[in-house]
Parts: sequence; structure tokens; C-alpha cells
Amino acid sequence: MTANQSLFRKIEVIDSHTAGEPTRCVLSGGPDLGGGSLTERMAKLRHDHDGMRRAILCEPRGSDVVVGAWVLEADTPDCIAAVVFFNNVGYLGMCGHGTIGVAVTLAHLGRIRPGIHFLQTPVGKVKIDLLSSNRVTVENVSAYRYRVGVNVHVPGYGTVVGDVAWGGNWFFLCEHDGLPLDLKNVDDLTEHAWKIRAELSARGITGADGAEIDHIELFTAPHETANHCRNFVLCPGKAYDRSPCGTGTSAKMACLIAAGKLAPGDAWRQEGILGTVFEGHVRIQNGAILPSITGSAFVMAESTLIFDPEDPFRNGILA
Ligand code: PYC
Repeated sequence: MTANQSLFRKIEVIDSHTAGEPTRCVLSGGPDLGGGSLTERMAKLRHDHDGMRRAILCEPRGSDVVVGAWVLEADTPDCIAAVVFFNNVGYLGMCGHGTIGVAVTLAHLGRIRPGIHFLQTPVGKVKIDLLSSNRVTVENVSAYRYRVGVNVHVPGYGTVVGDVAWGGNWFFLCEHDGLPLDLKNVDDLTEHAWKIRAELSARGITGADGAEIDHIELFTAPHETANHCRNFVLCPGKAYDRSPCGTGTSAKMACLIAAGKLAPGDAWRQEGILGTVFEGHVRIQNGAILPSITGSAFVMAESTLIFDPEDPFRNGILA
């Protein structure tokens, strides 16, 4: 090793995909976040080391599509790990496909065996049931419909009516009657969903406590009759979710429960833009809606990311 190479930071990651949507688990080599609570460590990551987020996920090392999952020690004894989810533009409260990816990655590493485990996230504790080395059920944080029948005028499109709901992230969910939710239409669907988001923001329509609605979920009838619904979900950094979106499926089920269209225990098969499916259920505990989703993830790579101090793009390409 040359003297220069000893200056290289190295970060160990495992890449997986869940129903087509990638997750990059960061396992070691990251900055010291101290020994505080998960909230404190996430704040440190955000304020002192945000460049690492870009460096790990954005081009040229990653892409806008990848969701990062920083796997940390939990600060509650009943959780096997804590995780901070992040993307090309910032941080996520929860991530359903990402949690399935984390569980399959931990199983791949021999850190968990089939059965029930708990994971700490910035928005609460989630339960994972590792059903096999690739299949996982996640019981999410509680979900709820916050506003119903919100009208939004979308320039060049007309008025859309949707619900605002929390599923671990904030969603605006609306029925779509334009171009089919097909891969060939993702550019148009992206622009349409982006305009809806801009209108929500311009009109001050938010989630609870003024939280920004940063996920837009369009839905139509499914392509496969075995499923209940098909969706297209636009994520905060303008990448679309290749999976049916775990937090989006949770928000959707909360809306259905609120509308009396789904009963606790009923199955909900959510089809995404690739045709992949999350199987959902809801249970009610002390009045709270607890959604669970089941899906499959596959490990694709075990890698060491190398940060050469002389690489002009070691911290990612800044837009
Ligand atoms: O599965 O919850 C999810 C998710 C959020 C953003 C991308 N995937």
C-alpha cells in the first residue's frame, strides 16, 4: 500500500433490491456519530456529514434511484439494529422496501435468523418477520389518513383530487386517469407527479405540523386480476419507486381503512410500476392502524467504497 492509499476512506456496503428498488446498506467505515440517541446520531449525520450521504449514493458511485440504509447500533435493547434511511436529496423517516432490504442483508451476513426481530428507525420501532432468506414481513409504524378529498389544480392537466396520508413518510395519493401506469410512460408520469407536488407546496398543503408532502402516489386498477391496485410513486428526489413502495402501501391501506373499504385482516395486494407486488394487511391496536407489508429482496453486491482524497468527485457530482 502506498502512503497515499492509507489516506483513503473505505466504507463497506451491501447492495440489494426489493421488488426492483435498490437499497445500499452501509455497514462500516462511516464517520463517528457519537454514542447518543438515534435522533442525535441522525442529526449529526445530517449536519456534520451530509457529504457522506451524497458521496455514497449519488453519481458517480451511485444513482438517484438508490436508497441508503445506514445500519447503526440501536439505543434500545430490544432492537437488533437502528437504521437511518437516506436518498439523493436527504433523509427518509421510514422506508418499507429498504427495511426488507436491510433484513435480507442482515440474514445474508448471518446476523439474524428466521423469526421476529425489531429495528429502530427515526420514526419509531418496526417489527420484521424474516420468513426465509429472501422474504420478509415488515410491520410498519402506525399509519393514518390526515386529509381526505383535497383538490389540486395541476397546470396542463386539470384538477386532481387526493388524500394526504402518513405511512412512515408523507404521501398525496390520487386516482390516475391519464396515461397508463407503465414503464414506457415514466417520464410523463414523473412530470405529472412533480407538478402535483409543486402545487401542494405552492398552496401550503402539508402533512401534520406543516410537514412537507414529498411522496406522490398515483393509482389505477391493477394489470393482474390477483392484485387490488397498481401504483406509481414519485420519491422526494424525483426518482420513481421501482417497488410498490412500502410506506406508500401503508398510507394507501390507512386511507382504505378510513374510507371503510378495507377491514383489519383483509389482504391488500399492491402492484408497482414493474408489476412486482407487496402483500399488505392491517391490524388495529388501541385505535392505531398498524400496516404490514410482505415482499422479497435479493442481495446483489458486497462492496468496499473507496474515497481517494485526490478524486475530484469523491463526494459525488454536485448538481
Ligand atoms: O418502500 O417505503 C418505501 C420507499 C420509500 C421511498 C422509496 N421506497
